[in-house]
Amino acid sequence: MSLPLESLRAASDKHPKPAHLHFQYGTAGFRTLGSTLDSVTFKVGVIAALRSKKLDGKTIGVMVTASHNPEPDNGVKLVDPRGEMLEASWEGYATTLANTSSTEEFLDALDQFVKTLRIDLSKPSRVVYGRDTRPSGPALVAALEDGLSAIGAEIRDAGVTTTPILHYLVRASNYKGTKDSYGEDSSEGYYEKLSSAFKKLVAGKSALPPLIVDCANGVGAQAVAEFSKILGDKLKLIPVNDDLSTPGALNNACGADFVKTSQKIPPSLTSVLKPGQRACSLDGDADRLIYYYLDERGQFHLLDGDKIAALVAAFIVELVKNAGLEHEIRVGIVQTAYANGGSTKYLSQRLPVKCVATGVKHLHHAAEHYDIGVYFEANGHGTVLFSSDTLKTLAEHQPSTPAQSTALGHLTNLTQLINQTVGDALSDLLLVEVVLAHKSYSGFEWDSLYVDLPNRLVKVAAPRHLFKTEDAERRLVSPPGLQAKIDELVRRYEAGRSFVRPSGTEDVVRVYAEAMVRAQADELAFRVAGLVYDETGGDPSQRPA
Ligand code: G16
Repeated sequence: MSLPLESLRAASDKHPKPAHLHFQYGTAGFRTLGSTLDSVTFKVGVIAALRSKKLDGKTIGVMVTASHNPEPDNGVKLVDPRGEMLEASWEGYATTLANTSSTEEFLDALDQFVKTLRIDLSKPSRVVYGRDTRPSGPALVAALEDGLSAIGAEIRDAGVTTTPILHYLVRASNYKGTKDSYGEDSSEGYYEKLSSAFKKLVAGKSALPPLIVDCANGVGAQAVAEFSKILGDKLKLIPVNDDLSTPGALNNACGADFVKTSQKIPPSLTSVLKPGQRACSLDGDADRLIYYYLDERGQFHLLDGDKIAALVAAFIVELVKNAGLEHEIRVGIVQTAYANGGSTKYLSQRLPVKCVATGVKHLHHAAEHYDIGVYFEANGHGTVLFSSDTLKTLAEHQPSTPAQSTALGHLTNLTQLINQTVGDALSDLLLVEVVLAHKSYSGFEWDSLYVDLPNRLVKVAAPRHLFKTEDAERRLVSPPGLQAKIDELVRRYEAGRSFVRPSGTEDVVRVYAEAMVRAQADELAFRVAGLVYDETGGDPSQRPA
């Protein structure tokens, strides 16, 4: 069987690549201005179908989202059959195909691609897709559908949904009716699975005070509303920034990225958030979660991905021990260079900790090497993975005391509560609430697990293709000589640490710095940002505020 060239040609002609633009499958797929992504999204439809054929008709996911980016941006990424990010080797193929400049070039590259990978075109192809709330979403989904129908894929439209639900649907549909079943194959199945695990885990615990949830004016508002309906008094959620109709509102002065980067509450919460009250922020597609609270003096305290990892890992380690499984199950942590030095010190005194490059795909794979792998990026993106051996151990273990039996039950329910396909803000929120309820912690006690080093994250408008890193992105190899200058600067600050890396989702270079005191962390970040400017000839008038 060969490629349906006529239908592909006709469809491709409708989606010409904009001249002079180069597209790159980055940290989380293709991501740039939504208005430029028509041809890319069309081609992703074709690639998704071919990926499905290559994997013997397994369902592949496609999510149209730009997550934390500003509203005019959009993006598209592929999801593999277990609900994980696309296998790395295909990222390069996707980039090559996305940059073919004419229909004939695309068809030739496609033909070559099918031959090189020995894709059996007679296999079926199944693709499920969804999008977030961005205005550019519907047109991009139409382009995606053109690609899917040109190649004859069997399609399922999940509509406007969160990224983690799309990942869930991919896994649930591929493992339906098997011993690895992941839950009912629908968004209702997702809500039901997580809610029922949550209810079991908090049974007998006093209900926590209501939680304010900043939905970033994005699709997470939908999920918060659904969970509120199902959970009722078990967990009272107060949604804010749940406006899905005002143009420009998405991620604007709200959401997880705003809170983490600016280290303050969204202005819209000023009159809502009372001292001591817990609040959290999702991002635009609800795969990141950041908690925070104000103390009695009104001072802001951030409970970011590092703090979530510490809270959750300690709880799991305790349950494993209480279940009598500490010799069978090894818990480990995965972080990135952005992890606060305070968290790395605290965690590595207790557990194995590994540092990998930014991007859930890197953390996820590293976490798979542990029996229970807890991975969180400082920006609030993360989850917990239970290996198949661990699931078997949990299923077969015979507890010898009632306390062991209770701990075992909690661990088993956690495997249902946690969305193991990818970071999931709502699943993580429920997980955090379970731990807080079990430990009777307020934000204050949670925050006291360890002290964060003051830190600053800065975006620099510099040509990011010039920046190459090594050592899990902690050191620059290019531009040559810049790392030595950064090292020289860092030495002058007590507990100083700084690194520079190109973003894979925005057209910027990111600079991170931490030091013993706030003013020094800020100063170090801005001085390193200055070095980046001087090195690349950036326009100083565009220095970040
Ligand atoms: C995506 C990735 C995350 C990553 C973030 C920022 O998040 O899934 O793993 O931390 O981008 O990446 P970068 O610093 O390379 O721009 P999201 O929530 O935007 O999909």
